[in-house]
Amino acid sequence: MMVADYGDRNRLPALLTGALLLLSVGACGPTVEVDGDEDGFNLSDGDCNDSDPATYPGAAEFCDGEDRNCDGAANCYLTTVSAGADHSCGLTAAGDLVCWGGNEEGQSEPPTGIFTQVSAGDRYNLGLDTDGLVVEWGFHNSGHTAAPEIPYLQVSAGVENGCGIDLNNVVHCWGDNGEGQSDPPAGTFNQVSTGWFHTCSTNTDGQAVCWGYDTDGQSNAPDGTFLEVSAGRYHSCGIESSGALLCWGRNGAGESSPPPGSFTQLSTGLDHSCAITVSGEVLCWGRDDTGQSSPPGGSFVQVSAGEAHSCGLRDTGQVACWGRNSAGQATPPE
Ligand SMILES: [Ca+2]
Ligand SMILES: [Ca+2]
Ligand SMILES: [Ca+2]
Ligand SMILES: [Ca+2]
Repeated sequence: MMVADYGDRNRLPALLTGALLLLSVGACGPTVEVDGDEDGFNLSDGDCNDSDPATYPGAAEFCDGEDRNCDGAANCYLTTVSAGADHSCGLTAAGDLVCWGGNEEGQSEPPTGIFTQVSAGDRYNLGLDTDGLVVEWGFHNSGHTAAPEIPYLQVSAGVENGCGIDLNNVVHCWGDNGEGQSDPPAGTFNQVSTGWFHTCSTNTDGQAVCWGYDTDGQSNAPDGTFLEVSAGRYHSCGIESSGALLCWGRNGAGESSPPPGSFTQLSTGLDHSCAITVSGEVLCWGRDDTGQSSPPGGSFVQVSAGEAHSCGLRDTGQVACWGRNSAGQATPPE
């Protein structure tokens, strides 16, 4: 090594030069490295894109395929998810609508604005804006009537109809009424779920009430007190006040044979159903020919069963979908 050839007298200036060099590097470092996009983070602070001021450690993630918060993944965080026929929709924390999958009727091109709820129907969707008013997009048949322009607490999209609960807890329905699915009974209600051709609701006494198509008893709700009900195609399910699941109607694929346990939220699809256990696990039952009843593991806070796919919201805010993915309906954005 060269250093070994220096005598003691020569080594001192060399060490001093080295120390000065280090000092000068240390002194110049912070001024040499610039924050190119002026977002407060240099590359050495972890800014993974120093030419984009919306990208830095801790930045909000958008569902645009970009890694905004520099954690190495292009995450998309949602607060709710709803599975339709061949598409799915969700809401970001900021209230933006996001849809993915089939778009033959424009059902995956949501309007811009701030929304508080979204419900995916067959090939159309309902959203609630910040005034509680209904916004619809996607397919409308020729006879489709619009939602009454009043504020709603909650809305649900069916195949070609929708129902909502107004601020006085009265149910209103609109759109197709070929099977009476848009003829709600009088009374006051807490929650409504519009299925394929029938609708179910919990009244303010907690009783389950259904109306519309009743070929298989799907509109013949059992007695009991329910926290939530959900209308599928030929079946319906509810969470009883005990937390237990109860289903009624067709059971050809096991869609009305729920697992035992205690549950916090459920959703019925075409001929499968999914629910969240009190420990955050998703369980599904019924048809599983496309894997729609085979959810991934992990901790979930909400689940939605569509026609032949399902989507769940993890406790991290990330969405997972499983089942049919023919139009990308089971591939959530990143
Ligand atoms: Ca920067
Ligand atoms: Ca940046
Ligand atoms: Ca990220
Ligand atoms: Ca992202």
